[in-house]
Amino acid sequence: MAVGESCPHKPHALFGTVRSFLRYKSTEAQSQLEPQYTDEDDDDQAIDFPGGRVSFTSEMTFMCETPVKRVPCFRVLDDNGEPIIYSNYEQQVSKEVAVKMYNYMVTLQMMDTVFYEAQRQGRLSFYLTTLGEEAINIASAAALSTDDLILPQYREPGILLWRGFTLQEFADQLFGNQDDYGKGRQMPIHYGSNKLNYITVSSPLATQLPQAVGVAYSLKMDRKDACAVTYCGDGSTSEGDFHAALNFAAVMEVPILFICRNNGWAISTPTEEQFRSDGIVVKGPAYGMRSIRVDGNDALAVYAAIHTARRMAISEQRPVLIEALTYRVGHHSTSDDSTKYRPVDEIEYWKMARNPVNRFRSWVEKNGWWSDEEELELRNSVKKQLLQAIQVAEKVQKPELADLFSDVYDNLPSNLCEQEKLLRETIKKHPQDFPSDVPL
Ligand SMILES: Cc1ncc(C[n+]2csc(CCOP(=O)(O)OP(=O)(O)O)c2C)c(N)n1
Ligand SMILES: [Mg+2]
Repeated sequence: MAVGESCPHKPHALFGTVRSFLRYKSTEAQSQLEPQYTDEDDDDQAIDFPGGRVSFTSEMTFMCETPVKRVPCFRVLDDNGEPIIYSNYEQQVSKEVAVKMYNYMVTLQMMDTVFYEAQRQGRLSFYLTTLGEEAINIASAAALSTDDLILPQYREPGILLWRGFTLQEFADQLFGNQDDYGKGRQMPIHYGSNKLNYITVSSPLATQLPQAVGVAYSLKMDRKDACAVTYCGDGSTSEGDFHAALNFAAVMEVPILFICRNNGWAISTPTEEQFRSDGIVVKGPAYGMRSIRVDGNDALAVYAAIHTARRMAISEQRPVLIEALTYRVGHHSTSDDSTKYRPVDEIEYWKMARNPVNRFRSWVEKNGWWSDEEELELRNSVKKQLLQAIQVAEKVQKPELADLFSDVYDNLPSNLCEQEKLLRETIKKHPQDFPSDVPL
């Protein structure tokens, strides 16, 4: 059965008399499996297996490993920012939202340029850009509610930006100073904000995915009008956690969006060495999950798909998988040189011809909502704010050494007391090997 908005949905019988300590019973499993058995099948040649009725066949057919046709990619705008056909999807975004989206896409792009330069100047230890993926970041954020809980990978700072994380807050985290919410204990780009419902970035790939299912289950138990939204890259789908999370979410029928940014690369590993399936979207139905493939460089398509998926996830209490096709235009991080493993032409093509920010700008301009003067003013103002944020963050004192050991245990256990003592002795013996700006 084709899936989409026209799909016949049964209202979910979620909130009955079930007490909160009981596991919610499945309401969808049977109906989901039923369509696989059709009237054309001979009743005598079928059997009720646990899990659904299955017909028999005398033909020995192996399911093909490759689809007859690849899953098409949903888009609204073409590469020049022209609507493919006149549709409601274009009208869904008002002038106010469109201009705000464009402002944040430019801000994100400039944030990357300025912070990347600061790392090259030796002022930051590490940085990682989102270049090429601005539309996925900003358009998905715009389509969500701030009540939705975000469990990010690391290339999605645009969601935080959209929700109001200031350039100063970004800079404070990058410099690991006293104003950083993580007290300098994480590497740069590991942002997080309680206030903005954005769970702190965690380095080990895909760990956020099963955690997000737990979050979604808790939202379901609390009957919240919100969903969990988790992001991952194409590379992360090779982790067992990705598959465990999809299965867990489908079986538990939880309100969650899995947004996979398929940007072609996992550091130097291309997707051909990552999986043999038609990308990621086809993995959703295998787990019994509604799924869509979308052009990740088309802000309007991302907005429309996420907006609809969110509604499905919450009103029907179900997971949805979104594969956004895009390209990582920057190096993986400041520890990488991607020209060593991919052609410069390929990078240039995506940077210029398929640039998501330029494409969205064309559409906004054609609507008469943006001008060259506004562009200049925006860029000047954001640059000033960024340079100011860096200057301030650099001067703020670093967190104290004792903070390395606090905030996990109420009373420091003996092994950590011992480690702290040893660290202090070592710093005293070899002060030249430790940063001099950390108060002891
Ligand atoms: C469990 C684990 N294995 C390996 C790494 C090292 N690593 C960091 S990022 C990365 C590539 C991830 O690629 P992808 O998920 O496609 O995200 P992208 O960087 O393309 O946005 C790898 C292998 C890690 N952080 N965690
Ligand atoms: Mg990738």
